[in-house]
Amino acid sequence: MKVLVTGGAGFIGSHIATRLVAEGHEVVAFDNLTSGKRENLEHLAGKVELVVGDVRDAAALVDVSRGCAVAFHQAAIVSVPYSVDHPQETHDVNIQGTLNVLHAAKANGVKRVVFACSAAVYGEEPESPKVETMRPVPVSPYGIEKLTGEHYLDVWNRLYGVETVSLRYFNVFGERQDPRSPYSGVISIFVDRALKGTGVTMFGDGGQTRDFVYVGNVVDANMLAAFTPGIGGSNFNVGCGGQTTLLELLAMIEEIVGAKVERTHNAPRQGDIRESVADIGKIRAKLGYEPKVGVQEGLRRLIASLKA
Ligand code: UD2
Repeated sequence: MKVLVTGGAGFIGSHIATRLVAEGHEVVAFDNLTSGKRENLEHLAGKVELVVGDVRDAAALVDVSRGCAVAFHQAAIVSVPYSVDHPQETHDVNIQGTLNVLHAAKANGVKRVVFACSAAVYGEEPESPKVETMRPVPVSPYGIEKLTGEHYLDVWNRLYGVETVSLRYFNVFGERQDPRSPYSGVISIFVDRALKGTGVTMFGDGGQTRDFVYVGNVVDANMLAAFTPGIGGSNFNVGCGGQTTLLELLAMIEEIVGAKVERTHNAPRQGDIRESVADIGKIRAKLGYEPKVGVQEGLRRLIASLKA
């Protein structure tokens, strides 16, 4: 079938596109190439159509989604600290952009929209692990934007018959995640520095935990969310259901790379949460999801691909 991946030239979007092509789908990637890159789709040359465009452009989304049965909405500005510094820009991309995707889906009869939501919606909720039934208390513009997107999806599902599924990603890592921005994910930064033999900076004491989830598992979750019947209007955590401290993470990286990595500690980052771990009971039960690749194996794959 024909499917749309917004953010299709980005880190997670390009992995979704790769799987969709492998499964025989006709894939259109829509990306403004701000953080996405053409080379992320190089291995799919001739198999994916890349349309350069911005999710803030509602008309372009209507054009590009024509004839698509499913839309994977991955395009976003994904950084919490960036949203703190630029809340209007992230509002436009993350909220208006999502509304535009839903509008296009309704206009073109796209049957299902799968949305890249985030653990950031839980925000200040102190209890751990995070369960979908908890009341979300976002503490950053980014968290508000992802939660608003999820509410819009729910309403589109109720009112307009567009089946919607929201996936609350925890800390996704893997090949093609860009380490070069100060807003990059911690694993991409630490692995990059470890391979270059330069040191890393830990914000805080390194005892904070995250539920790091390898991108292949996130692709599995997206396929299940797109193709499991009867789940319109639902949301699911996507993680591994385990937590790793930054100190443990660095130790794993050192072991795989086979070298000690120097570290300095800075003050904790503003807005950082201490503990983050997903309860993945719902996605296991309803979609049959299993995180097949654990953190250590994911790190091995990432480091091997960077060395190659
Ligand atoms: C992740 C997601 C974000 C959102 C959020 C949900 C990424 C890049 N961001 O934010 O989109 O879904 O989860 O809760 O995946 N750190 C260091 N040194 C560094 C970089 C980071 O110590 O050089 C720390 C950072 O202060 C934080 C932890 O590592 O305590 C994880 O940071 P992150 O930026 O990878 O991800 P997070 O959890 O802020």
